[in-house]
Amino acid sequence: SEVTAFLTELPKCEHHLHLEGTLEPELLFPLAARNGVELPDTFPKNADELHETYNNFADLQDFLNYYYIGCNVLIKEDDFFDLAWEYFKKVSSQGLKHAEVFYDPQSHTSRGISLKVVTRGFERACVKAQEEFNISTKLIMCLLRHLPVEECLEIVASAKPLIESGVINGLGLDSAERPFPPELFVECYELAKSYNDALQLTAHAGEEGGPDFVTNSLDLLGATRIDHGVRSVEDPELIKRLADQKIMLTVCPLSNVKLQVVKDVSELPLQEFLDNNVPFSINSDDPAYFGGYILQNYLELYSRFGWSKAVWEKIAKQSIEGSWCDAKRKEELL
Ligand code: ES4
Ligand code: ZN
Repeated sequence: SEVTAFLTELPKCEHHLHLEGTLEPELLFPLAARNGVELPDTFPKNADELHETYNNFADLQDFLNYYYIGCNVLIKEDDFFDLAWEYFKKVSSQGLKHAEVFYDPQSHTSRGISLKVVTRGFERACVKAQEEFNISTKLIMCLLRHLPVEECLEIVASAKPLIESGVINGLGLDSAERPFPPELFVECYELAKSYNDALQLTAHAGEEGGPDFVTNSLDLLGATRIDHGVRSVEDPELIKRLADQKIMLTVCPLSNVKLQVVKDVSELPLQEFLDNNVPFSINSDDPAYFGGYILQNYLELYSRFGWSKAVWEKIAKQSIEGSWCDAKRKEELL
């Protein structure tokens, strides 16, 4: 349709995508076989059954349990490359121009796979995405907040050369938000930033956790943007601050529905954000698990909010402005 064509053409940036969350059942089972990885007895037996399971998550923790099992089939550098490359191929036809992508080193180092192998596989796919599709990329390592802080400090320390050299461009914080508030990770963020002042900082906050998680991620971790952040709407002062300081929220509509944060995307406070000049971008989070890549997330919002061309162009512009690429690249994207 005309709408699909318009939203496809609109220059899009992805700021909230977990590379491990792009693992489709159609790749999971072959990788498990190829690597001789045994899945739990209770795990679905084929791609159809697994899709069905993915369509019925009770909440964030229920999803995370499957997500971490999925991670176990990734062993070799080429597995990480293949995973990310499949993702870039898919979204290259959806008008994606710039991707700032997350990965969870600890999901792999805890299984004896080195940070270098994981990062190198993902980095190769990022380089190829730039070369073949003119998709620019940034790589963001995330800390698993349900793990002990000492382990998070260790993974940051072991990432020192990758942060110094700019292979890793950002630091994030993911996994179960509660009961693991941002204040636990102050030292991790300080350490990472000490390796390279150009390192960008973000954190998941305000999906499960309240608006205080957002405020504390900004004040205590030094985050300059917030992943999800939809519960910011509960605090009018915070809303004003996000607008004044142009702090972008990376919103994930399909994710929020599938994890039952909201019953329907129409419940998301996006009109409030627009009316109050709170910048947000539209993202896919874990598209293989939540049933849609970036274009589907745009289309879903269109179906509920409508919005004029002018509003969509404002959203596209804000998502370019909130990106971590340099001024020259932003100019090209506009
Ligand atoms: C995640 Cl949706 C979500 N929330 C928190 N952590 C995550 N890791 C991967 N997806
Ligand atoms: Zn996420």
